[in-house]
Formats: sequence, structure tokens, C-alpha cells
Amino acid sequence: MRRFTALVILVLLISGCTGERGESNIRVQDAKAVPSPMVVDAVSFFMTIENTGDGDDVLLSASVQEFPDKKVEFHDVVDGKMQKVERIQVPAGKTTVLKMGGMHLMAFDIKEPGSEMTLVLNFKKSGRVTVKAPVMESGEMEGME
Ligand SMILES: [Cu+2]
Repeated sequence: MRRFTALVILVLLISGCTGERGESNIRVQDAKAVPSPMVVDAVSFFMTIENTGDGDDVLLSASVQEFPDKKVEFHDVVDGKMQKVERIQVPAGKTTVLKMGGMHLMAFDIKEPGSEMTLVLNFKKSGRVTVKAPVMESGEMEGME
């Protein structure tokens, strides 16, 4: 009986509180890759990440399938300046928008992005989600905010 109690406590500790406990259901749409006009050989990624589940999720890391050794960072824009953030929250029932002038992903040291890039997103609950991002000119993005 004591062992059972310990197990229950352990499970409660792992699952945490409400939003943590539910299932997440991630849908990524409108992914675009845009070579940065500011940073040489850097590519920004914009998209909407929808969580239709009842559990919060977190984007922990990302990589580009065509450039597996290149670094991908998460950025936010604060007072007009890019700042690195560690993770991107995708709360239950919410949509997180990554857009120009706001949160985005950024890959570095990419000289020839090609016409399409494949992003591999690593979510805490949903695991790996792969999404195709057509490469656009930075001018094409103007006014798309
Ligand atoms: Cu950036």
C-alpha cells in the first residue's frame, strides 16, 4: 500500500497542475522562410501554431532538415530589437503567432536557402512536428503583418 501511495504521489508530481496535464494538439500553418534583410546569411521563419488540445504545450527547439548542423534560435522583438528567448509557449486552446516584428525562429549561416525549407519543431508534449516553409523574398513579406 505504501508503494502504491508513493507511485500516486510520483505521478502527481510528474503531471503537475491542470493545463500541464491535458493533451496538446498542435497545428502549424502558413509557415514561411524569409532571408533576413538585417542579419547576413540568417533566415527568419514565421507561422501560426495552434493548440486545439486541452493541455499546454511548449516549443522547446527547432532545426532545419536541409541544414541539420545549423543553429536555430527563438527570437522575440522588444523595443525594435531582436532578443533570444529560450522557448515558445503554446497554451491550450490558443494560437501563437510568429510574425515579422514579433516572435520568430531564426536559422544562422545559411547561404543558399533554396526554394523551400523543412522545419522540424520539437514540442514538449506533441514531440516532433515537421512543416514545409516556402522561401520568400523579404520584400514579399512587407505589409503582411
Ligand atoms: Cu531573429
